[in-house]
Amino acid sequence: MTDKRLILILGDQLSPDISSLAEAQHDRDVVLMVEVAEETTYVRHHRKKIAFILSAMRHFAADLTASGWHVDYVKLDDDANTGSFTGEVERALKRHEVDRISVTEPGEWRVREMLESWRDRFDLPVDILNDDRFLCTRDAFADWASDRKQLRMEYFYRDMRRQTGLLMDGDKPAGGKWNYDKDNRKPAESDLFMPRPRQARPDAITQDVLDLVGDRFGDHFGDLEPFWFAVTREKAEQARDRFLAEALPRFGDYQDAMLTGEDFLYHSVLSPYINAGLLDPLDLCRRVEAAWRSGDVPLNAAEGFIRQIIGWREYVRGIYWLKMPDYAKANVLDARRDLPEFYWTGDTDMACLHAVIDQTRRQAYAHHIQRLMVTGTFALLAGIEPRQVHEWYLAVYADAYEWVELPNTLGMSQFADGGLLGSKPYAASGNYINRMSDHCDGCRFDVNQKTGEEACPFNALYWDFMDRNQDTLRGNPRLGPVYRTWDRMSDEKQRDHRESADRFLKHLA
Ligand code: FAD
Ligand code: DLZ
Repeated sequence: MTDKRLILILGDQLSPDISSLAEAQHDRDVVLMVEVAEETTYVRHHRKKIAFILSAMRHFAADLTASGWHVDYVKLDDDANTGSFTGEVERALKRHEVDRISVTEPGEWRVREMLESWRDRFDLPVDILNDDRFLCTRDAFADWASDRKQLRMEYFYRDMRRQTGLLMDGDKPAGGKWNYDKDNRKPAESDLFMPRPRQARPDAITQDVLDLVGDRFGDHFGDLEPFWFAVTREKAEQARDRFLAEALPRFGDYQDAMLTGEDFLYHSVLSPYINAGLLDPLDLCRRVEAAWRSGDVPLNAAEGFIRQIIGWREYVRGIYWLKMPDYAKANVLDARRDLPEFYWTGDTDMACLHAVIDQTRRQAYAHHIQRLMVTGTFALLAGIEPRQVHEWYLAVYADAYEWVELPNTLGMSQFADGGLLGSKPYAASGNYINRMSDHCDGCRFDVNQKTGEEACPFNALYWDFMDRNQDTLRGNPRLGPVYRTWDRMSDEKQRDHRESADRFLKHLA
């Protein structure tokens, strides 16, 4: 018995110290990487996202080969490619005589089920190893969740601060407070210096992939070019360093802001790299802390950024694995409407939605508030079926994998889980977008009108949403003031809101 392994590395496992490689041996084992149609089309991913993942996979395979691994790499257009992980592992087992299959746990339930089925199918041991790029294991999260009535991110985050020692002075939070979110809500002004994320130039490997994606995925959403994502660790690190030097100092202040024509503001645009394995999240947080300790960035920026990574990112992953597979079917508000066509075309008179969808088409990127408070809030208020909203987000963003996208969409954004993730729905009238952006200035709708043909549709939709969902939401203590305002409105005013919303939604269909 040689214990020879077939090590499968998936497209979001591009880390040289991934657990599946940690116990492997160069001179004994074979690394398998496969480009498969099933992964490129189970939702119709943005073309930039497909190009990013395939190019990053090819570069990673070349790096592994250069460091002495035997890599068996199957390209999407290889003649015999069967188009699925299962089919490609089956073929690989004919090429390589191995004693076991080894793989780091995948980020999606669907893929985990597939891997679990291989033990019987191939009559071989299949080791599914912990993904230790995450700081909290699935078991540790389940333990944390087991004795709590409410799974609030803030308490999980404090435990992660203690566990990692990030921004801690002894057993106290640095600066005396755990959370500086209240300082992070300034609207942006267009005369501020705007940093740009570092843009990489496509090399020959990327150019081949761009040709392939251009040929094969012409009918998918999104612009393929200009393509500027980093596809190697080295380039991703350069993008990280640019962010730390130029954007991080103002990340906190303007975290929630939106500006027409500014796709990135002070956000890092590092999520595609972190999620694919090109950047290590803990290392990144340590660098952010060092920037604060050396006086280069304020505490509200460092804390805000670190909270997103060791707090939200780890927390949503914990929720995903704790609640799947039923989580994906959640629809507490019984929302049934189809996703409007304009989510794919950007063809709408609502300036905020047009801006975010158009940017998403160009960049395969939108920052958190754009996702949450524009496309997310609109879908919530309009009562779009959560599954369709989920599939849209999973398809259109370069950083989207189900473990992170699903809880953010179904839970945080659509309240489809009834409040597991957030204590109240992210419902807002046009006022929020007007306060945090300049989109309303150039919009054909008037944010100050509440009802009627000229009024911002978010306004009537907001009250219609509250009215429609009273049975589920009225008892929510955080919505008490909202329902008191609704109750104080005259019957006529309430009717106006309902009728305006109704007219708009009919038109939408
Ligand atoms: P920054 O604003 O610079 O934040 C730094 C990092 O923190 C991000 O790179 C990311 O790794 C992490 N982060 C921030 N917020 C979250 C969060 N809520 N959950 C998990 N990690 C977070 N994030 C994804 O990585 N993939 C997704 O598919 C995804 N889908 C989303 C869908 C919806 C409806 C919403 C509301 C949010 C979603 N997010 C998702 C979270 C967040 O919007 C993105 O992580 C962020 O916009 C990525 O851009 P950035 O790298 O510039 O982030
Ligand atoms: C997203 C994606 C795409 C588009 N293509 C591939 C691929 O061809 N091969 C691969 O190994 N992975 C790909 N991925 C990432 C997988 O979908 C991801 O690894 C699983 O969903 C588990 O998170």
